[in-house]
Amino acid sequence: MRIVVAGGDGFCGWPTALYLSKQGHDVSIVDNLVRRKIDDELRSNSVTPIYSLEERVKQWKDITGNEIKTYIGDLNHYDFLTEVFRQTQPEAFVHFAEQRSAPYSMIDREHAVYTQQNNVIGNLNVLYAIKEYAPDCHLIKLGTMGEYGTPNIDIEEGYIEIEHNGRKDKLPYPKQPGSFYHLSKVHDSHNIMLACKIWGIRATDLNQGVVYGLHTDETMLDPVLSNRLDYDGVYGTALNRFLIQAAVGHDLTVYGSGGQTRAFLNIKDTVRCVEIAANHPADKGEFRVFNQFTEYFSVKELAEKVQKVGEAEGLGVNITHIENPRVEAEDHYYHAVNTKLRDLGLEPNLLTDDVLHDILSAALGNKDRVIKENVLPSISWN
Ligand code: NAD
Ligand code: USQ
Repeated sequence: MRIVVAGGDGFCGWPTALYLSKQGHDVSIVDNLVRRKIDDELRSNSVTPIYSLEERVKQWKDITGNEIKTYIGDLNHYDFLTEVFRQTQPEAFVHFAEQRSAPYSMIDREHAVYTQQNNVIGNLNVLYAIKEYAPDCHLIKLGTMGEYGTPNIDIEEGYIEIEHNGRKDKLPYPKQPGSFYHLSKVHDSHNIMLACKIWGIRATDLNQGVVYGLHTDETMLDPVLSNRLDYDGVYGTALNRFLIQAAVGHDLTVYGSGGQTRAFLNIKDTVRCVEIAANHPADKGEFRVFNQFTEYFSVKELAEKVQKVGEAEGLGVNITHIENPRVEAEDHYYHAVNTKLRDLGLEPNLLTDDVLHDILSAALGNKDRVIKENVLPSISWN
């Protein structure tokens, strides 16, 4: 299959591009490398050293003989995007290329506007490019479980059947996101749904939970293929952050009581879920939603798991409850359905002590790269 991976230089996109290339697909990466520039803006870095995209794809070709083409440019530049479509004629377009940090989107007006413009307009451009240049192409779009928020009822996969005044309908599940970033994903979902309806586009919205880990079989083949691993208060996410904090002897930063519960999955399952979606395309005009996660945990539970594994390694690991910089429920009901990807063959890599140990080892191996001033959160919602 001819597959474009937009955002293919990022944390989820790079291992996905390698995995799809290994399966024999003709993979092209589109990326404007903005995430590397944001590292400079935030004076931050990946714990693991990351090579340039050019070096990465060259090494992949040298090791496997597989070529991954690269197109450096912005989805917001429509002329660039249409040229990519003309040259690649994609059968599937995997769209990771968005600003993905909730705290970054809450820094100030400029960062909120940037996030929504980058994400919503970029995605709208992709929809138009599919309509005009590749109408049969399957859009595989990375959404987020955070689109749903934390309602006091079960979270379904995209749609919910509602009975109201004696009549029934299947409607989009209500969205209650908690940041301008998460809201950008809701806006994307609405735009995709309309495009499917009016133009007959086929699309799968992957409402992904928080991703942990860094290695896949492919990124481990060579240090040049290594994935990025974020730890800072802006791009670092809960579990990976705790493991890196344990590695450098920082207290684990549970925000507030730590009762916040979120859906999680291993990066190895991210790449597999995208493959499953690509192998089972949505029908023409179908807007399909899959909840892409394997387990859920409260933040406090995760910190306790990391503490246990860290102590077994001989590290002293303290958990501290710091004032929550976000506006979010810390004590809430959480039950979300995730059967669709399982039904199509996903076999989850669950969060075991061995998995935690492997990520911790990667963090310990690179702990000198951690800039300690970046570990505590510095962005407040209000
Ligand atoms: P990332 O920041 O590591 O990667 C995103 C990539 O997209 C970067 O390489 C960046 O340079 C590129 N990009 C951003 N805007 C672009 C544009 N306008 N044009 C071209 N390239 C652009 O993020 P990630 O963690 O890999 O996340 C990928 C996607 O998955 C995002 O859409 C995110 O919302 C979603 N997601 C991530 C997680 C997670 O835990 N990391 C969880 C759920 C959903
Ligand atoms: N949290 C802590 N301590 C920390 C970091 C986070 O308690 O040191 C808490 C947060 O308050 C929040 C939860 O952990 O309640 C998750 O925060 P996070 O930073 O791990 O994840 P989030 O901001 O939700 O965003 C991440 C990705 C985003 C993706 C989302 C999936 O950055 O791209 O969309 O996970 S989801 O959460 O399902 O919406």
